[in-house]
Amino acid sequence: MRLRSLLSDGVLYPLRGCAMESGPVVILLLLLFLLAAVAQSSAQARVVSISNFAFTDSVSNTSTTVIRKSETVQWTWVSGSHSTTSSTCSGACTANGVWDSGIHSGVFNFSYTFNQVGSFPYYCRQHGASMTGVVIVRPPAGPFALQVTPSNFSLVPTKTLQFTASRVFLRGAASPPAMAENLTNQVQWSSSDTNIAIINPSTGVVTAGSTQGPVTITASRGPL
Ligand SMILES: [Cu+2]
Repeated sequence: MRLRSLLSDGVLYPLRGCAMESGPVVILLLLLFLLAAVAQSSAQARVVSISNFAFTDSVSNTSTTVIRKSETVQWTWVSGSHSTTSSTCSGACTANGVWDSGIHSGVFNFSYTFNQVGSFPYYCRQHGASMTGVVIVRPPAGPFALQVTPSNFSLVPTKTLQFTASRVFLRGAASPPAMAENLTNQVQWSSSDTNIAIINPSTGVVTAGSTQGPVTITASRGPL
């Protein structure tokens, strides 16, 4: 993995107080957006095993495979007589010609490289609608923004506030909402002053410290 570039422009958000009915001390927090870059993922084929009348992705352990554009899926025959054939089985299963391994049994491998973003359902010619899978192809890895919310807030002592971090691609086709990646538990959270605000480094939950004032909360992570 190689880090291509690092965008370090942070966006500082203005401080904003909030009036509390009971007049507790309000701590103003300042949030920093970190832009990060992603490393090019190494292109190793994703293995989907074929056995027990099912397709099983080696990562998800289900029949759903999620990869990035330009990555390859390799189906590996383990037992039985099967095929991997693109298309859906609404009504009858009819091959759509994107890929078709043909029916094989015994030891066999079939690979296909996905150069289009989208959702690619497939089935087995031998077992039809009872044996299906899907390959979901995401946009290629590239620069992304680590977007953190809330972007502007106040924290009242004794109360906690949950931060969330998600990844937003900076170029290429917009990711469908279903592909939004919540990275809240995968980033490293930190506070510029733990006397003012204490943040759990892994969960993003902030609690007030012993004093008040502006503080910067940062979310960061290495290459994906
Ligand atoms: Cu089959």
